[in-house]
Amino acid sequence: MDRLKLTYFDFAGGRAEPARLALHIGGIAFEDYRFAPSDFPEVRKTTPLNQVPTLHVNAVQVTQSDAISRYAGKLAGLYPEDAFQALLCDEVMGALEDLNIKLGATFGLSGDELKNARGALVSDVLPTYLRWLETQLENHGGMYFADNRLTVADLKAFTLLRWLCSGKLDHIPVDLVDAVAPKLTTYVQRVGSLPEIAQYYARLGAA
Ligand SMILES: N[C@@H](CCC(=O)N[C@@H](CS)C(=O)NCC(=O)O)C(=O)O
Repeated sequence: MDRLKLTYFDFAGGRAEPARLALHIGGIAFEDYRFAPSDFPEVRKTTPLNQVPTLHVNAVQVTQSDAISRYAGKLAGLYPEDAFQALLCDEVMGALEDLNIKLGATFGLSGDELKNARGALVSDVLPTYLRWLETQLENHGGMYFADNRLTVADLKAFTLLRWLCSGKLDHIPVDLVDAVAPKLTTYVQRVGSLPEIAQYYARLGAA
């Protein structure tokens, strides 16, 4: 049995959350190493690219959240075996990662700069991606993004969409997702209500 240690910020979201959820759902034992943002300057020195998340598999420290999520998905049975379904799963994960990068570029901004950068996302980039995601969902059966079942693409979509609707991002209206792609709202509620996910957050005390 490999020893797994996932290192990431101590909050219920972000780039490690899909892997955390996948490992939890799959019943895969791992060390969920969480640290406070104030400890990031020290933690990053221990990582190969000065970034998190990382996953130790025994003594090997691996970077890149989507690679980690896919690995966790494979261990947990939440990644498609079929090559085409895996392609659809990867496509959604890649698009969501693009969004992470675009949102991440606005962190560190303040005042009018932040307002304008987030405003541009709200008026243009986010609607394009949200409508595309809604169409993908519809085209792939309406319930899940690939393979007609829960995969790591859903865990990543759920994590990111929930964050977008959370009100924690200044200048991103909490009703943006619902206004632009209402089926995604239903989707987030449905995925969040799956017993293994609802129980996970209930136990963490992080809704
Ligand atoms: N491509 C990397 C990006 C990782 C990344 O940007 N992580 C953020 C935290 S969510 C970080 O460590 N940022 C600090 C930095 O890049 O200097 C991945 O997907 O894991």
